[in-house]
This record gives sequence, C-alpha cells and structure tokens, in this order.
Amino acid sequence: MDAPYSNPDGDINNDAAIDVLDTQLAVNIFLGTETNATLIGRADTRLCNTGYITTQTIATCSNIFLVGWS
Ligand SMILES: [Ca+2]
Repeated sequence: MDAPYSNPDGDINNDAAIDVLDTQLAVNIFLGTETNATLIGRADTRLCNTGYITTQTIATCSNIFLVGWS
C-alpha cells in the first residue's frame, strides 16, 4: 500500500474548510456515486496522490477533519 501524501490538504470541495462534507465526498468517490472528474482528481491530489481512491483516502480525510494532520 502506498504511503499517504506527505502534506495532504483534504479540501475536496475547495471551500477552504476540511469537514464532514469532504469525508462524504471521499466516500462517494470510493463508492463510485460521485463521478465529477474535478472532485475525483482533487481528492487524489489533496489526500493520497496515488492515482486512485481507497479506504485509506477516506481514512486520511476523516483524520484531517477530526484531529488535523500532524
Ligand atoms: Ca472542503
């Protein structure tokens, strides 16, 4: 498994906040119900930078939202 991006931003919807909406978007992208290419690309570049969305991407987004990135 690839390591998470070293400095994830996590702001998938680009509203300058990391919150539950970003986590929900990560889940929807993982499930395939969110198909917006911009959101999918942003989720990858701002969370995992692996080229694909996994449960680790969702976990990273949740962690940023809940406890911040350290
Ligand atoms: Ca956001």
